Amino acid sequence: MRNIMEVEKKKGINGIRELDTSRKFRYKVTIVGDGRVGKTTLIMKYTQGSFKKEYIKTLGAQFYTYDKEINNDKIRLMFWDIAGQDKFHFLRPNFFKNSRAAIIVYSLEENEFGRESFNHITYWYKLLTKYCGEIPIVVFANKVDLVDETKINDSSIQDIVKKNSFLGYYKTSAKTGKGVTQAFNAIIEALNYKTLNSE
Ligand SMILES: Nc1nc2c(ncn2[C@@H]2O[C@H](COP(=O)(O)OP(=O)(O)O)[C@@H](O)[C@H]2O)c(=O)[nH]1
Ligand SMILES: [Mg+2]
Repeated sequence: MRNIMEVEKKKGINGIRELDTSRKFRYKVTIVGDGRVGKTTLIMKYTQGSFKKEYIKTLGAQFYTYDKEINNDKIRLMFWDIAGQDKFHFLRPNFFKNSRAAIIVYSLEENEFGRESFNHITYWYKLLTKYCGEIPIVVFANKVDLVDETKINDSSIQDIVKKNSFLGYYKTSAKTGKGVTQAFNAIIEALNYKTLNSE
């Protein structure tokens, strides 16, 4: 897949056309995790509402187009999100197709729901590798505002990160915004868009 398109020439100061050297890149980033862990809220927090949302009924999916400029290059991120809560079995291979990176979200809540969402990380990982192969994956441990951060035992998530070669994990709160930018930046770094020039 070609990611690079040269932007059309634009008019310079004297009306003479100058070459705009900025380039355009598009990436699909898939976000998975149990229902209600905060996937949609995280996207909204990160993009501050400056996204365009599309709904694909047949896939049980919605995606958010978010544009960002990095070093003069125009980066378009397409966050693919699960629509609804309990319809995971409707997810089709097309939901995952052409993902360049993925985020697995779980909740740090200290209850059955939180623990389940943690135990399901491997399930989501298996689905991702089945349909996407080995793509960069970052884990978001969300809802950190609901727990005492000093009491979090990181060892079990660290084991999973290591075992599955995830890029890392970030504690986030879509509610307070804590860690959110940092976590999404890790994804953008993972896309390593500069090196794709040679594709
Ligand atoms: N306290 C807290 N609530 C959150 C956080 N993220 C999401 N929520 C809430 O959790 C519920 C589910 O969030 P949602 O984004 O719809 O989850 P999704 O099903 O994974 O997309 C909503 O009521 C959110 O307001 C968070 O970081 N902290
Ligand atoms: Mg959602």
